[in-house]
Amino acid sequence: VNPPLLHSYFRSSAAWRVRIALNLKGVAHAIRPVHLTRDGGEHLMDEYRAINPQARVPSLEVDGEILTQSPAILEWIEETWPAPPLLPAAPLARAHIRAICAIISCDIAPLQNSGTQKWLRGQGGFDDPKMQAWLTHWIGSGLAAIEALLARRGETGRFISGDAPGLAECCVIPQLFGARRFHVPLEDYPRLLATEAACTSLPAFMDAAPGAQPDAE
Ligand SMILES: N[C@@H](CCC(=O)N[C@@H](CS)C(=O)NCC(=O)O)C(=O)O
Repeated sequence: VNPPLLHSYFRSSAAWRVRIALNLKGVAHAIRPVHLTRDGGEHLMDEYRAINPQARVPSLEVDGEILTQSPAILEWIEETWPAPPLLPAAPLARAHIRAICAIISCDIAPLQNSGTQKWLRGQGGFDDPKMQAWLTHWIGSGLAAIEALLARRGETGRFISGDAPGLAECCVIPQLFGARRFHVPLEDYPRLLATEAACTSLPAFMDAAPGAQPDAE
């Protein structure tokens, strides 16, 4: 496998998941920024649509193929570079981790996505207080569900994926950033905050953070 090229936007939580995973695996890669707001959105231009017909980031170019959808890319990374593992070995434990990832990538993120917000505003009547209520509800209820799942498993909150960060952390850390960005209170999620505290000073996470990206503003 040649070094992949990641089409990324510094603030995109979906691209950020993939950046963390590549870093945790120590996979050399290049980043090509795609600006989601400049000039009406570079992702909406023909050049990027030819890369990703869904007009979203991330996309990962590798050996003449273009992969899209962060969950598929994360699984491909895990299968291609098995060490260090980002999922536990036991099928049941893997299913628990994938459930946490799915709450974030299937249930929370699509409802806070910039494209979704833009569309809602375009409907008219969706003013700032309504948007805030929407974001607080969908982000908060998803995080509350994850916190409850962790509590039920007796998780203390350090690494969710096992003895080291894995796919759960790839999803949780960017989602907590998104929650803060949209002013969603986090004090009811101590396990998630403990996981975040355990991750943020690790080089794989520091290098993947929005502020460390070539397109950071
Ligand atoms: N399910 C996709 C979601 C990708 C996605 O929605 N990316 C956002 C940024 S986090 C995007 O490109 N938004 C631009 C838009 O919707 O116009 C994934 O996980 O890769």
